[in-house]
Amino acid sequence: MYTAVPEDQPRERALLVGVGRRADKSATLDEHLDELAQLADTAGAEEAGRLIQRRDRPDGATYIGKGKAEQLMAQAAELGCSLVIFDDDLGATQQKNLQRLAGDNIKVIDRSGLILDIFGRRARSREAKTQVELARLQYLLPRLTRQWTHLERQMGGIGTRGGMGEAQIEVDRRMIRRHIAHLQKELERIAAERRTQRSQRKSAYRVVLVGYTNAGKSTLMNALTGAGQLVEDRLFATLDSTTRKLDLPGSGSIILSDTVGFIRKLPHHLVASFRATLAEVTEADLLLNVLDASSPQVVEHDLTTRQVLRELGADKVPIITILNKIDALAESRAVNRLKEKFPGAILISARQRLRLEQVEQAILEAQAARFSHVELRVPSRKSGLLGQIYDSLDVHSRSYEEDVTVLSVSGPDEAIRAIQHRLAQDPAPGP
Ligand SMILES: Nc1nc2c(ncn2[C@@H]2O[C@H](COP(=O)(O)OP(=O)(O)OP(=O)(O)O)[C@@H](O)[C@H]2O)c(=O)[nH]1
Ligand SMILES: [Mg+2]
Repeated sequence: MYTAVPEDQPRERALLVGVGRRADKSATLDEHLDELAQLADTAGAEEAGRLIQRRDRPDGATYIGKGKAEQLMAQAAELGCSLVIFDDDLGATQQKNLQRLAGDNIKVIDRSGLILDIFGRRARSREAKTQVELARLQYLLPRLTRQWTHLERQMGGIGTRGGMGEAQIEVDRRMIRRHIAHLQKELERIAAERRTQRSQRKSAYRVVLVGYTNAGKSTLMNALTGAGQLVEDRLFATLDSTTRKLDLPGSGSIILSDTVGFIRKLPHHLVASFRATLAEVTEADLLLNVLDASSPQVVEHDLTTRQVLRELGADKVPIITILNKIDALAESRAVNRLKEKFPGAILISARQRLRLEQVEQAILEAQAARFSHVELRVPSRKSGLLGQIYDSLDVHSRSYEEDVTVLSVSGPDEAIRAIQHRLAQDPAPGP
């Protein structure tokens, strides 16, 4: 597989392949390949050309049909490409057949393989690395064949080499399965660790930024909290979740998290193995769905995000749509169209810090709907409840009146009700 090339060396050249149904709009197919080109660029390869084919059903053996595939490989050779990248996912057999047609000098990869490669390069924390490695091995397993060696080479440590026999492949498969089981256990441990961390800050109102990759989530995170998150005009700049306190006047404590971006056709192995990181999303009190308003694909991006949220089981969490990058919209007509398509959305520019106060206001309103600020009076004979109060609520001040502790607290309504219920139990002895 292509390795990261230093800037002064020629980048690998890639031929991009997109397949659309006959009814699909040409502009849409082109925009999909624009995104694939961005993915390729993030992985260190430049687009040398593209091939778009119309067919309603993929060919079982070669995805695009044998004649077309031969033409494709000839074109790739002519353009000096060392990579052919399919925007769709290839089955193991299709991939094998296409690789055979491509010969030794051209590698055939698919969208999932490319995304997994990018995640592999960008993963920094132990958690992200474990998650990516697991997804990559699950992707590799059915594809481990003699003909298909590019990922195998990349898997150098595992000892797979071109030209090995079936027996060797079987040994490798067993090793990979063992390694997968090991990684799954490791991830369970990480998930448990994270659950503990989260339960320790359960009194806070949890807001999580979600959305399509490159929409501006980290930029907004920085603008709201001064977090110093990496911002890049590249896909998947953020892989690890980051959490910061969000200080808004008059609110109880609010924490804001930035997460990995979504993309259409996100490999399902990746979604599955990023569950530990993304548990934050499922357990959020509020989601901010950040969209790039300047993208022609903004509606599709929104659909993708909602679909991934469904897959994660987070579709019941209240969500506010934020249309970002409005500074990049040239005409007011575009703004009006967006307002029609996304009623109730907030239009902002995170980079130019435009209308951020509307986002803050919306967060406060959503919080107010679920959170309360009350005074609790705890008689000394109930002081056993103080621990629970400190664990589940934010305590802002504490004072004493004879044998009563007076606490000013805020927190989720359910938690407050639970405490009030216990305070009311066992009625105080009459006068
Ligand atoms: N014009 C414009 N560009 C913006 C705005 N907000 C962010 N960007 C740019 O969009 C690109 C992506 O921003 P990020 O904040 O890294 O996006 P992200 O959603 O965190 O992306 P991933 O972490 O890759 O999923 C960067 O080049 C930003 O400078 C905005 O309001 N206007
Ligand atoms: Mg980011």
